[in-house]
Amino acid sequence: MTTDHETLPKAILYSWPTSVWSTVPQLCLYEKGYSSDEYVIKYVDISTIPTLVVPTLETTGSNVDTRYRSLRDTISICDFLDHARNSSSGHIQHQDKPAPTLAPATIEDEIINLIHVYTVDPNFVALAVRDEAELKKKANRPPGQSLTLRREALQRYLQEAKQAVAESAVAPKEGSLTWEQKTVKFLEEKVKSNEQIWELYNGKAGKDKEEQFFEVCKKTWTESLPEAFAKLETLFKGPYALGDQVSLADLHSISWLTRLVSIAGGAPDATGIDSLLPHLGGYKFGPKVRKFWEEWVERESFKQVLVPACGVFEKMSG
Ligand SMILES: N[C@@H](CCC(=O)N[C@@H](CS)C(=O)NCC(=O)O)C(=O)O
Repeated sequence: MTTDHETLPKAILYSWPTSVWSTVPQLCLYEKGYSSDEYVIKYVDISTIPTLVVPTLETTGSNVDTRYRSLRDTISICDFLDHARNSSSGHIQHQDKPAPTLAPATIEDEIINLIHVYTVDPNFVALAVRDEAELKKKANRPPGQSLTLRREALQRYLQEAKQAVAESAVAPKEGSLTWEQKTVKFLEEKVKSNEQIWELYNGKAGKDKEEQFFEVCKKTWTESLPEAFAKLETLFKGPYALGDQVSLADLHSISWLTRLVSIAGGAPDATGIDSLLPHLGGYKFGPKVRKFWEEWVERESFKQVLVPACGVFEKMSG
């Protein structure tokens, strides 16, 4: 019988080197003991990142057309990876890897949800500017440059997608959209949200909007982030999020924190977390968040996934 892993279709993780949220499933793959021959990481520049496409279990046998299931957000991807592999189903070739259960408690939902609140999203923080000087500086550096590149790419993709709609012979079912029409809609939304911030970065939004944006960004740094850190301090058990064992809450929290440290110019090492302090309006880290960081920078998965990611993050910093 050949149910060898070579014959099984692999899972594909769609990712992008600078994507903070893509590092969470990558940490999860490592901590769960999945081996690199069980999945493929593919880079796509404009999509929903991360997305994990997995062959469904019931369809991976012989003589069956493979069907795939796609998971489109960090939380669902990591939940899936955690449940798909446990200590008794560890890979036959990699029994040295224990496949720990990473989700032992419900309190971690609170931590994970906190990390994913949009007011503390590192993708926003990376583009946040608090005054004219910071705006000028970032506009001429990778944050501003990437907005322009993205704008051009999105406009090109939208043009192509509209062309595809015009050329398509398929009529939509009543009340629904064709695949081509959905693509146009998806891209139009992306163009719109990118345009707002691009205008701010390029002096086209007007002084009032600029001032409003500075205020929101100041609040992010001096209120939303300190509030999130204070909440984590009360929720973390130490040294890891839920105690002695690494959990899914750790994976979300450490990717988030590492990206923030990198935005503030810090390195992925024990003192890197201090780079955030000058920005937090006087907030000081409590012992649990600090210990959490110090423990994590020593873990192998951190060194394999987040240290290289920091190199890429740095190149796109302001
Ligand atoms: N809530 C989503 C957020 C994902 C997200 O923000 N992804 C960013 C990259 S980190 C993205 O897709 N950027 C590409 C784009 O917008 O086209 C998750 O947790 O996966």
